[in-house]
Amino acid sequence: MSVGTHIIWNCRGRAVVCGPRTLIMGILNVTPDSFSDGGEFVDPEKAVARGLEIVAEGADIIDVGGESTRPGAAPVSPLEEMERTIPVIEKLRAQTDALISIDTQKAEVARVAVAAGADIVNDVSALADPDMAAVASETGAGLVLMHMQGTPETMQNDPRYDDVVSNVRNFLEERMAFAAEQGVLPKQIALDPGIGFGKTDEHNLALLRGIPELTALGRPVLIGASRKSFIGRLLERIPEERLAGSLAAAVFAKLRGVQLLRVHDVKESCDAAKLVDMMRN
Ligand code: HH2
Repeated sequence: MSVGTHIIWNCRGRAVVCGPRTLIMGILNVTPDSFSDGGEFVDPEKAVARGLEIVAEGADIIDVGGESTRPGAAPVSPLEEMERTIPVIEKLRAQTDALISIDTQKAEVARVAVAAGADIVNDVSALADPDMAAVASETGAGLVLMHMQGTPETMQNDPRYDDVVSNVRNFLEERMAFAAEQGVLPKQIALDPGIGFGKTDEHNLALLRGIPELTALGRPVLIGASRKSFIGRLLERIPEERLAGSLAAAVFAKLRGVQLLRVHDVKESCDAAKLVDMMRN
């Protein structure tokens, strides 16, 4: 799919136009242990204030997450995840029309989050929970299918691929077909190669270069490279010092054709994406 093509992404009755303007998904982690902003927004009032700020800074989507997926992260119970995320989603829904996504691998959490007002389910396990597809098919929510090799606990233990780009592409194609069998419409789906999820630095770089092979699947592609550890390793930077590297990755991904960027630094990423869009169009 060439750069500049419009794709419609159906998210609970809303037709979201993906491309040519880059859509920004701002990260709101209501977790004590996320790798770069863990603990900052555990207080629901602070989380809601940050969510509204994410929108004021120009994001199209607020991605609310209640379970860290950093390498080695310990899983949390559905109840705990709901206690962290649902009050925040309800309050945000009452105060903004921006799209809200729930970053969860659990169908139970996704279902309650959509009932509370979320428009999108961001599933880093791409439907590992057998009940997840039904949440999307029954509610019409948008669905992000992300590639991960292994689980967060084990994924960085020597990840291997024959050819990372074609392996990830084939996985995403298979997951789309599986979702369709469960009644999820292709128009509800966005795809994500899962930067940092069971990948070496070389795998991440290959996937960023290989974005055109993923956009060729005909659905919007999302990239989450923001502050990730491959940027830290390649540039020798701690998470707070990864803004320049994150913006470089975002701009590169944009120029390779992605429609959606998942970012921590919303204001700076919106500026970068806006200028790239103006120069390109
Ligand atoms: N990355 C993280 C979490 N969710 N979802 C998608 N679709 N794509 C990603 O690349 C992605 C994601 C990890 O980043 P973060 O939320 O900042 O950290 P943590 O998982 O530690 O909360």
